Amino acid sequence: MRTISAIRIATALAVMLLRAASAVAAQPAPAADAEVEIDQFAFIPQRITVKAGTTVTWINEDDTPHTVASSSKLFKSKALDTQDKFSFTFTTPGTYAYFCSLHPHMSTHLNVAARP
Ligand SMILES: [Cu+2]
Repeated sequence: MRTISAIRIATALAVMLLRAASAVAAQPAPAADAEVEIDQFAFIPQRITVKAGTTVTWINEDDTPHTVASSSKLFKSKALDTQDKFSFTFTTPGTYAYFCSLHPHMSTHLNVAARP
């Protein structure tokens, strides 16, 4: 009888450990944040692909004000002066076209990939 209860306790402990391990594994790793510079009237890098959940931060490195405006009006920054930043967190996979509303020829897009 003593052996059977020891096995039961060992089994219960193993189940608890497995549950704890799977709870940790179920936590998605935080997506690395991404940065896009605005320089010489261009977004650099021109194209990026990030994972869903990523916060993208644009930094204006130009002497000229620029904005970051989504073509679908999902987001729009104020006019960014030199060294000003604007951030947006992309939660849904897809292609997001954006441009500078002050210089509309500054247009590009970024891709948001599903998380594995
Ligand atoms: Cu601009």
